[in-house]
Amino acid sequence: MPQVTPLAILCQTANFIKSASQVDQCPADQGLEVAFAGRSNAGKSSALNTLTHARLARTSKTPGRTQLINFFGLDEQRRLVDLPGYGYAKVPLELKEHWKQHLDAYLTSRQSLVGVVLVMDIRHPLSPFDCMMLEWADRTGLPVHILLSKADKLSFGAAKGELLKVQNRIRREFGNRATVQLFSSPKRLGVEEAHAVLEEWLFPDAPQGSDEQP
Ligand SMILES: Nc1nc2c(ncn2[C@@H]2O[C@H](COP(=O)(O)OP(=O)(O)O)[C@@H](O)[C@H]2O)c(=O)[nH]1
Ligand SMILES: [Mg+2]
Repeated sequence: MPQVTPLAILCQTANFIKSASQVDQCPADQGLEVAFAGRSNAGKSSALNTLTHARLARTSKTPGRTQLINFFGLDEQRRLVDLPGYGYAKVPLELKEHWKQHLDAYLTSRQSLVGVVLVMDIRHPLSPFDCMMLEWADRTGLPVHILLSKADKLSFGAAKGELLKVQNRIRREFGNRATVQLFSSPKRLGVEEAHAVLEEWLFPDAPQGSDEQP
């Protein structure tokens, strides 16, 4: 039976707080926040919904729809954030610049941000945007956890192979600052593994892993 963790309990009460199109509209910068980033259509919103067992974030067949930073509350002190998708060709340049500026502003100024979940379509990992995010996080010392999403689109063997490839490259370039796992929303693959990382970030004072206790 899956372990009942504080995060699993909080996910049952996860709720939408607000959308922000710029940093000064974000909720008060206190408590702890984990942001979900990635190219549009990578599966960010689906991952957020799967991980919270809810339909919080709007998923879309039309890439580039999410232009706002969406905040979801787990409790008074903990939030998950759906960042604007990035890199969709059909979005006008002006809007792209707007996102880029506000994404930058959010990432560099947000004190409550404790980690970034970077969602990549397993069939197109490590895009220039993904690498930019990884380099930025490396500079600022923020941990990144990569979800190789849509793992159900590949055979298990091919997915494992891709995981190893990405893991090797990440280890080489970013050491243990970034971690990688397979993920699939429809198959609910990798939910517990991702929860463990979110728990570590959002409950830093809780003992990690019950078998490590005296
Ligand atoms: N097969 C499969 N499709 C997925 C998965 N995650 C997302 N999708 C689909 O990919 C499209 C984009 O997903 P969405 O979550 O809106 O991506 P976002 O733009 O990154 O927020 C939607 O049609 C989803 O149903 C997954 O793990 N497996
Ligand atoms: Mg989305």
